[in-house]
Amino acid sequence: NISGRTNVVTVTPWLAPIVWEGTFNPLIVDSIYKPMHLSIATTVFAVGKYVRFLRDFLETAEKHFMVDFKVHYYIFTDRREDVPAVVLAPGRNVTIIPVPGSNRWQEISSRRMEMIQTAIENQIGKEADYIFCLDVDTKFHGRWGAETLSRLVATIHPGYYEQTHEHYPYERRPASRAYIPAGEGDYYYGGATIAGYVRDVHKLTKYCREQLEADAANSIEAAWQEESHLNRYLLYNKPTKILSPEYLWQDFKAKNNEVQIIRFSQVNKNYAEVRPN
Ligand code: UD2
Repeated sequence: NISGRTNVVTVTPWLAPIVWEGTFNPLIVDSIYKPMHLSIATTVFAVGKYVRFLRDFLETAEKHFMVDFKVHYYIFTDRREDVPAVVLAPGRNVTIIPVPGSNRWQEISSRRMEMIQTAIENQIGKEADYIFCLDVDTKFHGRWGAETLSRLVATIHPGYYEQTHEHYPYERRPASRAYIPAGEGDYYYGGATIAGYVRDVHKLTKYCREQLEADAANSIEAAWQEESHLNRYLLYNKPTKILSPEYLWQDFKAKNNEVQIIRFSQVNKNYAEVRPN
């Protein structure tokens, strides 16, 4: 029984839904998507010490993430021997993709774009219908289901959803390819969750990779690395569905009235301890 929501915005100015609890009926959504037998690729990077987050990520994903769908996790890591053996439900499996380590966290985070692009070209493009690219230092706490499927899906960053665009941490230097002029911008999207049709996410990752490389050639690094380029891409290529901060919370933030359920949240981490520098 859906009564709708009145205390949050549930549709964008270009008529894409913003998914909040109370805006969809999970039974109807499941009855549409489950018979399609979709293949869902999920990429997650666990480079260096971040491998420690994998067990909770995978165990909680098995409880809440795309339950009853075929899910193929692609784990990108330089520590194959430390990848935990987690029991997966039938129809779900894991592939480990070796990647180099790095002593700069900014590079690890940014290079995901290039590595996802390449993995789509080599493997994922032949295997999956939809793809989710998720941060690993996270846990699922509630349903994340077929209501999140669409052609190009982004998530509103939990730190900025109550703010107006002049407060968003977009890249503001015209010298960077991630530049967004003052007065422009729709939402501030988090880099921790990108999703959509494999073809559309491929286009996005290829664009971000090229922009990151162009910036590097000019010795400039955008304020929030790949997240800044992602925000620029999504300003000119509007997402077809937006996930509310229910789908990207941060454990240190107190829950508030708009957020009726936290589905996925970044765990608190000691940056100095887990990052290489
Ligand atoms: C934000 C974004 C993140 C990314 C980053 C860019 C959210 C909530 N988070 O988080 O997605 O855009 O800013 O600066 O939107 N990683 C490793 N090993 C490392 C470092 C990173 O595997 O040593 C991977 C890992 O999958 C991690 C991801 O890169 O989840 C992002 O890094 P982060 O979580 O340290 O970035 P953070 O918390 O600043």
